[in-house]
Formats: sequence, structure tokens, C-alpha cells
Amino acid sequence: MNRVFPKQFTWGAATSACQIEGGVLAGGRTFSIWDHYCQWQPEKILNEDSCHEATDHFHRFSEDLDLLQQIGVNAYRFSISWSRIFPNFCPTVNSEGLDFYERLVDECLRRGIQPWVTLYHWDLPLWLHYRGGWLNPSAPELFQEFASAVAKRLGDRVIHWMTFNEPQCFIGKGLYEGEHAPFFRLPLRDALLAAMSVIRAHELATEAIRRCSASSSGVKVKIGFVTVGIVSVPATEGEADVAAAEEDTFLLGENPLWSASLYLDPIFLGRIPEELPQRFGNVLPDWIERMLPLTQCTDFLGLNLYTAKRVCAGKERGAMKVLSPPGSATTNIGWEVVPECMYWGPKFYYQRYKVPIIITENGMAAHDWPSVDGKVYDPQRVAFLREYLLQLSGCINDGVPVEGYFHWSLLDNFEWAMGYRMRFGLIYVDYSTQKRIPKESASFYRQIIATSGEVLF
Ligand code: PNW
Repeated sequence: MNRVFPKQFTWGAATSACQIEGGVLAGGRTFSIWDHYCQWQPEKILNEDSCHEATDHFHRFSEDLDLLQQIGVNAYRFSISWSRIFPNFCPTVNSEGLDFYERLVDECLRRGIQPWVTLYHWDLPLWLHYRGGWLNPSAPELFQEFASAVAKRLGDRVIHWMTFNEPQCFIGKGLYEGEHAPFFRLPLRDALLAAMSVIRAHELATEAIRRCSASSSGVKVKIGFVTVGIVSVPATEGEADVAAAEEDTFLLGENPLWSASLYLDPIFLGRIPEELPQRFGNVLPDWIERMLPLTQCTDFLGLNLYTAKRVCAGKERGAMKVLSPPGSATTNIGWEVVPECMYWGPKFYYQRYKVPIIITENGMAAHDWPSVDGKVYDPQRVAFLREYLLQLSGCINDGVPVEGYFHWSLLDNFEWAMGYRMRFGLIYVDYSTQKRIPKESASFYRQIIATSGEVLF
């Protein structure tokens, strides 16, 4: 049985603008909501850490791309800072902002690395926040303009695009639970309206990327949408447990904003989850009218997989949560290590949505720091990588079309409200000097890629 990864597999690492770039006022850029809260309500962030400098990638991207190249990846997923492209509420594009991303893309391509571009990774421009953010009725059109401007400049070179990263986080945590910028606790109805607006924005941006890229070249773009990989894994491989886990994965749950189907059913199935009108019809009755028409086809589904809930079949119906094995490993951020999510996750999502799957993020936070010899040993991340990728290879071997894997993250970086405490990188960053030290996991990942996964076995 051939369990190695396909030769044409996409191997990458991922980052996002706010978490690594810094240079928040450089090249005509203005503040995003995260820059604003770091500045004016620093107590919202652990240790009052600020993203204003982050890893200074804005000035050091060339060194970072060299490190990326040494790992041997063939793809790099990064995001574009909207405030660099449109620093103000006016339709004038800041070409200096586009210049930066153009250099980044060209430097990737020169190193044989395909750029995978995310348009929105949570850093809403402050000017739009002051105008209501995703609740502004024009937000989808404004996002479409942003997408057009970027695609006009980069569309002849960038093939893979992702409109949004994890709406669960920026709507659920940002607008409803008050844990992420702008730290709002809106009524459910308003947060659901924001979710509808994001789906509409995805639709408009998808159309714009296709149109603007087509006019600049003959490149056939592929456009995706990235979700939090919410997965329930079955306690056993028994049919009843598997069926219960699969069903549970797509339920709206206690908080519909934290589900996957709220966003993915409209985008990939052209309908809203059945539960929605039944359970939340009183809150927002006109779902369908707010979203339709959805006519654009989305080419791939990005899954960010970190952990999972373990379930078994309930006594009568549905799923029941089962306890984790005693002493089960958790990462620094508190998420349980559940490698099986890499087997069941893509499988369940493919069965429901029938589009190619990309693992757009997977990784872990650890207490990494340099050893006496100056090297950074991260045996837990090495074991994590091995376990998770073994499961992924099993999934691909079963015929699920998983076409790529991006490790989160290339570098240690600004972990949102957790500041710099959580280190997710393959590369260690000393924030006082901005020195980079590739960790042991970076070299393990390099061997995995070089052998198409053979070293895992
Ligand atoms: C992702 N969860 O967020 C984000 O896309 C990254 O920006 C972030 O740095 C990374 O994962 C690590 O946190 C998530 O609760 C936030 O399951 C929360 C969850 C998952 C992903």
C-alpha cells in the first residue's frame, strides 16, 4: 500500500499580515482594529503585547523567504493587509502597499514558491470599523473593491486565493464573545447579520478576482474559503460512532457563529442549514433574501485543523461527548492533541461539500526557547507533526482529495489576544533582536517534504 504523499502535493507554511508584518504606519498604511486596540486598550492583550512591530517581516521578508526556501516548501500562504491597500475611506488605491505584496510575490516565485493569498485574516481597517465594519451595508462592495485592486496587480502571477480566514473567529470571537478585536458583545441578530454580510462579500470578491485576473492574463485562478476545522472524531471506528461524529461535526451547536455549516452550506451547497430557520428564525427571518443569489463557484475548501471533540453515538440518537484519555496531551494554548482530526476532518468535509480540501493551517503552540548550544529543540512539535501527518496520509490513501498542507506557522508571531506568549513557529523569533532560529521541527518538516512523507513511517 502506498502511503506516501503524492509527488505534486502542495507543501507550505502559513502566516498572516497582522501577526508578522509590523510596519503599521509604513508605506502609507493606516491602523487596523488590532493596531488600534493594541495602542488604546492594551489591557485587552495578554501582557499588553502589541502587534505594531511583530516580527518586522515588512522589512525582513527577504530573509524570511530564504528560511522558507531552506525548508523546501513549494507554497507560502500569507495575507494582505487591507489598510495597506486602502488606507482611507476613499476609492484611491495606495500603490505603495501593492508594491510591497508584488515584491513578496515575485520573491516567492523566484525561489520556486507558489504564493497563496488570503485577503482577509481579521485585520479590518479602522476606517471601516468606525463606519460599522461588517454591519455597514456597503461592506461587501468595499471588500470587492479591495479584492479587485489586489487581483488587478497580482492576478497574473497568483493562482490560489482565499477570500476569508475563519469567520468563526472574527465574527464569533470578535463581535459576539468579546475576545478578539473589536471586543464586541453584540446581540446574536447583529452578529448573524455580519456573518451574512461576509458570505455576500465572499461572493462578490470571488467574482472580482476571476474578472480582474482574467483581464490581466490567461491564469486560471483557484479560489477558496477557509474555515475553523470544527471536527468531532468518533471514539471507535464502529458505524454508529462514525455516523454520530459526522453529523455532530456540522450541527450549529450552542453558538451558531462557531459552526462551520453556517458559512459553508451557503457557499458550497447554495442553501442555509436546515436548523437555522428552525432554531433562529425568530432572530433573523430573512436569511435567504439576504444571501441570494450565490452564483460563483468556490474551488476549494481550506480547513484549519488543530484539535477535535471526541464523541460516540448517543443512547437514543445524536452524539455524546466522551472524555479524553487520562493525561491526554494538550498544547501550550490548551488545545488537546487529537491527530485523528486529520483523518476524519477532511473526510467528513469532503463528503458533505465535494470540493478539494486544503489543510490551510495545522500546528501547535509550545514553550520553546533556545538551549545552551543556541539551538531550539521542540520535540513535541516534531511528534505532533508526525502524528498529524500520518493521519493525513491515511485520509489521502482512502481517496479523499486533500491537495495541500500548510503548517501554522512559519515564524513565532503575534497570537492575537494571547500576544507573544504562544509560539507556533517552525522558526523561533527572539523579539528583542528579531533574530530567527529555525527549530528542530523545521528540519524535520524539510525531511518530510524532501521524502514526500517517507520519513514518517
Ligand atoms: C487560527 N479554535 O485561529 C488563526 O487562523 C491563526 O491566525 C492563529 O494564529 C492560529 O489559528 C492559532 O491560534 C484559531 O478555538 C483560533 O479552535 C481558535 C481556534 C482555532 C484556530
